[in-house]
Amino acid sequence: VFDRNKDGQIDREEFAFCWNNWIKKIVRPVSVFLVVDVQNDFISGTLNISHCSARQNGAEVVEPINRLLETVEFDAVFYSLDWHPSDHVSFIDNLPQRKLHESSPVSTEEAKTYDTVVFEGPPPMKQRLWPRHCVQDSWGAELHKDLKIVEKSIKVCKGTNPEVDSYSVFWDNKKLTETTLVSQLQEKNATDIYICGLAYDVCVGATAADALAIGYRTILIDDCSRGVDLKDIEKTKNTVTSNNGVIVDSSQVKAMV
Ligand code: VGL
Ligand code: ZN
Repeated sequence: VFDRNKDGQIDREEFAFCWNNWIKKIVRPVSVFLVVDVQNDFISGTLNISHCSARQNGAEVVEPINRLLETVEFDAVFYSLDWHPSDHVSFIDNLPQRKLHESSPVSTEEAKTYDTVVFEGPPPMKQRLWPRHCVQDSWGAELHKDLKIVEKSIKVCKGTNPEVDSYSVFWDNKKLTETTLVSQLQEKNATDIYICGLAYDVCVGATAADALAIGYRTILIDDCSRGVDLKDIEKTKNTVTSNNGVIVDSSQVKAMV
């Protein structure tokens, strides 16, 4: 149908014309905006990502996210919340109450924040240790006060099982339990998911990977995300693009939805 250039690629302008005028009407995409973990603890609290190696400022995502919420007509908006009980397995101060597996690279005595340990099974479970963060109903678990909460939006809690961490907004890290997001996306017949937030290389990355694995058209919004480690952010981007996801700037989103 489309004319192709000498590299065999279709003309962007022609495609945009066709997309906006008739393809979109036929395929009827359902676009969902998923704002991941824009919570106080990651911005200025106990897991302040600006103290991590990438030295990024989490507060910087609020403005571009608000702009998207104000200017783009998504079919649904979700906000996820890291929502841990006090005895959560990822908190370094809970380590003395738990048993490490013999294969753990560091012992209970040696373990420092951000180290990865292996907990006793079955099966043995790798776990990165974080400072106590996003404890249910605490200030640190609240969404940033300047983040716009749109009408009819839906909140999704994750990480509520004390025994297993949950980076993806779809499933916990052991894939034992799915969150409410899974059924709600099915109900809405969602096709496209726009993902951004904190932390780029942890929860945003894990969520995008799961969205791609399910088969959603997955769009990661780069300038609306901040992370922990630059190398891991690069890895996250590579995983997304090599699995047919796209990474865009927020300025490109309005024209895509
Ligand atoms: C997250 C570390 C621990 C995140 C959650 O939301 O990216 N990071 N728990
Ligand atoms: Zn957490």
